[in-house]
Amino acid sequence: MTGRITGDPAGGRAGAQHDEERVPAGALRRAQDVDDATLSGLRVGPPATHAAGLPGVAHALDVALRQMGPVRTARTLTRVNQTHGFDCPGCAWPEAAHRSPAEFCENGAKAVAEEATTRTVGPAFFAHHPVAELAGWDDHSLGQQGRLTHPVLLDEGATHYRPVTWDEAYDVLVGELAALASPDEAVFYTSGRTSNEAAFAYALMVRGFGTNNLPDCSNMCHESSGSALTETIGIGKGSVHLADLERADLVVVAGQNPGTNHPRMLTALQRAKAAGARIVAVNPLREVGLLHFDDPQRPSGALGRGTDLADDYLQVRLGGDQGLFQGLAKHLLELEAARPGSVLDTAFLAGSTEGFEDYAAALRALPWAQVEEATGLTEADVRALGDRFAASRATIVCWAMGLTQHPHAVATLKDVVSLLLLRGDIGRPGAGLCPVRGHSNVQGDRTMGIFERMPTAYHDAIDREFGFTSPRAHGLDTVAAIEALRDGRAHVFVGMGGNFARATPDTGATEEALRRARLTVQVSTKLNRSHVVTGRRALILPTLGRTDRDVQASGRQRVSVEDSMSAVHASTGRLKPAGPLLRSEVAIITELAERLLAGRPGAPRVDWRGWRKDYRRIRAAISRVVPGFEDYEARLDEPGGFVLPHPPRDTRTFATPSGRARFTVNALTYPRIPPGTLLLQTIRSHDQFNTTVYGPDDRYRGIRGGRRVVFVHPADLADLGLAAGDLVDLVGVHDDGRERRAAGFRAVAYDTPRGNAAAYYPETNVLVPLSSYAAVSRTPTSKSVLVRLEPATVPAPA
Ligand SMILES: Nc1nc2c(c(=O)[nH]1)N[C@H]1C(S)=C(S)[C@@H](COP(=O)(O)OP(=O)(O)OC[C@H]3O[C@@H](n4cnc5c(=O)[nH]c(N)nc54)[C@H](O)[C@@H]3O)O[C@H]1N2
Ligand SMILES: Nc1nc2c(c(=O)[nH]1)N[C@H]1C(S)=C(S)[C@@H](COP(=O)(O)OP(=O)(O)OC[C@H]3O[C@@H](n4cnc5c(=O)[nH]c(N)nc54)[C@H](O)[C@@H]3O)O[C@H]1N2
Ligand SMILES: [Mo]
Repeated sequence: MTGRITGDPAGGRAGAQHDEERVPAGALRRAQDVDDATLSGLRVGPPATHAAGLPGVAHALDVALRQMGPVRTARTLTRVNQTHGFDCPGCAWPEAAHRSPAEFCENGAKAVAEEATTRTVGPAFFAHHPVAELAGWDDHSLGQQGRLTHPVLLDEGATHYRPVTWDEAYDVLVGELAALASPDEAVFYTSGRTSNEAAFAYALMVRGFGTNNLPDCSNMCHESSGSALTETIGIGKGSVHLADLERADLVVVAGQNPGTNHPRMLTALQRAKAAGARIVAVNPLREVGLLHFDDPQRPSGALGRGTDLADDYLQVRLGGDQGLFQGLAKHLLELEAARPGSVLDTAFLAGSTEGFEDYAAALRALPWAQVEEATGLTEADVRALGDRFAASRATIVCWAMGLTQHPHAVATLKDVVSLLLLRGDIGRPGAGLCPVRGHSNVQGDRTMGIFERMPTAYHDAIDREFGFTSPRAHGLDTVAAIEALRDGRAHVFVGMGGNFARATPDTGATEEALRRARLTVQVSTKLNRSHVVTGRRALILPTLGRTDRDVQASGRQRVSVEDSMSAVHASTGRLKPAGPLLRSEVAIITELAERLLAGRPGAPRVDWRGWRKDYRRIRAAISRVVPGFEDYEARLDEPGGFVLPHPPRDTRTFATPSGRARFTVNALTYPRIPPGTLLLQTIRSHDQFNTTVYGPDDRYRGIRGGRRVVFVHPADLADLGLAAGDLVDLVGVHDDGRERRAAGFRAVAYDTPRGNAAAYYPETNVLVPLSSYAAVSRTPTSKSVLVRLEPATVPAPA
């Protein structure tokens, strides 16, 4: 795929600026420079030593100005995460109760700028570029074209998308859905930016149609967390409030790179540290954000002084965390045996948990040598951290994709729960479980019903409220949806946001599967690969984003979202939309529901039109269906919104079958890496949001001007007969007879454990086998991909 930047020849670039402001003349050339850098090649330097600070601020403003111009930039960035503003579409980290005037970070600013860009993609663009040509563009080039402005249809056999009316678009979609032999032949995907209101309406429409085929990005993200927490503590969400971080004695950040992916979390960690907490990082890579942080929101940070964050940095082997958590628990049990009553919270164990004896017995039998082998750490390292646990009055463990995307992720996370249970570190101030969510409303979407297997109580509640019988058979998750499309068991794919073609594993297999569909439909803000890898027919439906003004018949609307710590708050966009034809997600869904379900026997009784006119009516329905949303509308008016109930956190009650928190016995599992191979993790650079690539740099890791790099330990490079800078192909090692090759990567010598490697997602998704997913959660194993490095089959770029 080649990278290129083009404009809409009929005006998107030059004439049809849609807001009061125009893109400054220099802006487009700057974007072009970014792309030129990709082609002109890669520069590898040493990793940065500090995160954020002035370079972060400058970088954020630069990106914002380029995409939005000065007026829109000012108008937008001052409203991010403010009480009457919009929720940052960047990540799900919560906002502080006392907000600073600039409650955003470098990467939040980039996310906002990408959405609020003044560039547009309209009919002329699609007339000019055949889909086959666009399929050769890279992610950055597709995304940089700007906001989608018109509904467009790719007819069967056509080479180009053509503009259609909304009526025509709905007719195509309703026609295909109605023609299916069963509702289960349709797949309705959701990405985690969708608001509560849209998610609730969408899930209801899909169940009203008759299926639970509601896969979502969470299947690829924190599903392992949800699975592990639901089984052990009875609720699939984290158990801490933001304020708990400042009350903690020990905060462990495992498998997470907050400097890039949750930059506002660094401020919270810095505060925690100032309040006396120890911070421990567990990560195969020495991520700069965890090492040293200059807060750009504080004068000392902007001036370049800052905080050394991590007190300890444990450079664990990929997939070795379960060994670490078991080793820590083993150490605590040994301390307790030596000084009974001094280490474990025996009252809590006896009164609120079950399974402790079996768990303790299994750990006593665990050889330290196995802990060392799994983690790559020494027994002494593990015991030293164990001593910190023993000394801590309140401990929090935070994690993200480094723990969730492994074959044994669920077992690993259940061992995190057990470790915290030992000292009663759940449900009291300063302690708890902190899965740090990705998309800004991914947690809320689940609460609203976006899940292929919602609990019975939810089904009962919607059946009661809307007078119908929702389907109870479990639906397809992300992996199963790809298999169903591949095997001809599903024929229509609808994406409520996201980039299914690119975010999913096994790109080759997934693209084949999507191409077999009769119809693919994407409700999107911006162009991406899922628009150019299509079924026989394809629709693109342009929608409003978080920053956009949403006006319906009853006036201006707000929506609401739930952050990573179960706080729900309102989000109100203010910017003029990219064109008159854009519709809100709620409007698109409710109108589709009206047309699809009208007269259908057994359909839910819903005033879809009324919902569209006034989103307060949707919230009123939610407040009657979803526990914790009582008085929804009024509580959204409270500054900062409201926090949903979480029984373990609030009252130490556990909705497990026994009513107790559960210790579990999990066999220690860790990857074996055959000689000549490397275990690859696929990660985010500092210059991307998931499949949206902002640019070719990864400043913190010392990479500029290119993304096709693979980070390898220098000794492994030498063993493989390679040198830093060599051009290699990454070839999957998986015994299903299918070749998976990501061609043309520069080897970069990097500080990572032996046998481990790293490269960027989504370029490497081609290497993740569809059949390789975590036990129980079925999350693709994006951090555990066995590869060989081969001499490159592509010529070196000039
Ligand atoms: N700017 C920006 N912000 C984002 C996103 C984005 O793309 N860009 N994406 C959003 C989304 S959807 C999500 S889910 C989050 C993702 O946030 P992260 O989980 O921080 O994202 P990754 O880049 O996947 O980084 C995984 C981290 O885990 C480490 N790791 C990998 N394997 C292991 C392991 O086996 N053990 C341990 N201990 N560590 C390991 C990696 O070295 C890396 O530091 O960020 C959200 N926020
Ligand atoms: N190899 C590998 N694969 C991974 C991961 C990994 O670490 N490694 N991470 C996984 C994770 S954690 C996640 S969450 C998934 C992400 O999977 P997705 O959520 O499917 O992907 P995104 O790249 O976030 O989706 C971006 C697209 O969403 C659309 N969009 C943006 N804002 C809006 C909006 O407000 N409304 C609508 N309707 N559309 C909008 C735009 O068109 C944009 O192109 O990827 C997963 N895939
Ligand atoms: Mo995610």
